[in-house]
Amino acid sequence: MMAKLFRAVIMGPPGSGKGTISERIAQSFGLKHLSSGDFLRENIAANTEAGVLAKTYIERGLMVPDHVMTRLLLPRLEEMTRHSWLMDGFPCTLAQAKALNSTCDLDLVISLNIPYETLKDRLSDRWIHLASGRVYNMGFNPPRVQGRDDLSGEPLIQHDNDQPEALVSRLRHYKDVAKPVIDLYKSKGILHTFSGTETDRIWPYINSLLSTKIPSRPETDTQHIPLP
Ligand code: G5P
Ligand code: MG
Repeated sequence: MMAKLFRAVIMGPPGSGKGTISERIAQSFGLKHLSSGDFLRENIAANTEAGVLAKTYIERGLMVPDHVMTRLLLPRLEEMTRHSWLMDGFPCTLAQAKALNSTCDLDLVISLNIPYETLKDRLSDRWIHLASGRVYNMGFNPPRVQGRDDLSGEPLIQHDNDQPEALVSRLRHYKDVAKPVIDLYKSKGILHTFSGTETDRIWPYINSLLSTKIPSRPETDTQHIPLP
């Protein structure tokens, strides 16, 4: 028998560690990791209509409009009705949260509360492998060979929107739009906030929280279940 499905969201400003922590959760608990940023980058790479539109915002360090995000992500989530998942980076506005609410019930929301100075330091040191979305940090999580992806050996790049000018406005804007979303999930009693400057110190708390919430060993949930 399939275990109960589990749906979680991880929220936090750019650079707060959503991607890093999501990878650990996916590995330890077998939730499928869905990332709004990775999904946008896939659409940009594939030159879809939404991708072309999204690119004009991301390049300027702006958030992609709600209607574009919901049009892209909700159908994707609807395909996942038989899977447990962890959504990283969506919703991050109240309109997105309401749209998500109309398609599914969330079990848990993780909110990362990381000081501004820490975010600035991390993002200016962040490198990614575009094709896979693998993320490195020259101090915290360096690649084995400088400037190269560990698996493919391909060159790493820095996002334009990790550059300092774009960063300040991203961080400020994020705070404003996320506040009502955080309040909403708090009022529903599903919000868990974690504060700190180091992912490695936050992780044990998230790990133990999830151990109490996720009902069974993940393997059965995460393997691809063929549709009838
Ligand atoms: P993304 O790609 O979702 P952001 O801006 O939300 O981008 P980002 O940059 O991916 O978030 P993160 O996932 O929260 O950050 O953090 P991360 O990548 O794990 O960690 C950041 C860096 O710090 C990494 O280098 C990591 O190795 C390092 N690090 C982690 N922990 C530690 C630590 O403890 N110590 C140290 N020293 N380093 C550490 O979205 C991209 C764009 O798409 C649009 C927006 O334009 C966004 O800017 N977008 C949306 N627009 C509207 N609505 C939405 N819902 C959208 N979602 C995406
Ligand atoms: Mg990320």
